[in-house]
Amino acid sequence: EKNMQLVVVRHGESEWNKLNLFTGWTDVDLTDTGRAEAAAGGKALKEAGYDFDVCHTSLLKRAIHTLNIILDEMDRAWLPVHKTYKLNERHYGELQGKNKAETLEQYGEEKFMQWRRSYDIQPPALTPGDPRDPHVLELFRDVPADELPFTECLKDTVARAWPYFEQEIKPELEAGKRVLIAAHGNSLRALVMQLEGLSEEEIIKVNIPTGVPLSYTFDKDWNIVDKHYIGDAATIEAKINAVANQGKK
Ligand code: DG2
Repeated sequence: EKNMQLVVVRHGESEWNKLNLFTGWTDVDLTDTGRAEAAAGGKALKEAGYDFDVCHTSLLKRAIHTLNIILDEMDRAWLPVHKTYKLNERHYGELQGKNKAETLEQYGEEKFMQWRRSYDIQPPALTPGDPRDPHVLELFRDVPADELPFTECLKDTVARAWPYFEQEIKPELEAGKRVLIAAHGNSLRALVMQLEGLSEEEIIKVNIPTGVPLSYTFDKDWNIVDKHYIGDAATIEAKINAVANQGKK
């Protein structure tokens, strides 16, 4: 049987990545840099000979626009695209809109890193009715109210993103479709953890760079036979370190 081909990509730099703010479910757009990163990602995929049959993304415009730009570069704007809140970024609760450097300064490294990278410690929750509460936003009006969070840890994100992968994406890959997912730093960490069988300790150290396609090839038993970022190695390394060190001076 043939191998299965999956590519995942985090959106390019967003307005709030640029301002160093916790974003989560806030629907901010890409910066010009972010659009350029997405275009470079699409170009690199095309040059490396990739093609896709079906795409999945979140309900957030930074991921949707990244996907559109990549597909434009590949002349594949016509491909089917499924949008779901299940691929949304991890909800960052009360931290959404706060500056990462100021939060680090105010709460200290341990708490800051717990909120950013622990598996099962949630950031403080939003108060219901807060203007950031997903229940009051038009953007999420088609999502069942009891599935909308006030905050999430990575474990909570795994609990929605992984079942979506298993129910919707796995069958496509097993049917021989080539799948592209455009999503977010932490919703992709949730998928990567499950796809690679990483422990709660191992996933702490995983940081996903903006706008760089990550290619997985699986055999029919879901063993990883190849995994690599598509692009210049030194640039990718620098981008990963920038995410890991965010907030620090
Ligand atoms: C970032 C991730 O999400 O932040 O929500 O602030 O991928 O949508 O830009 P993204 C956010 P960190 O967990 O890496 O701080």
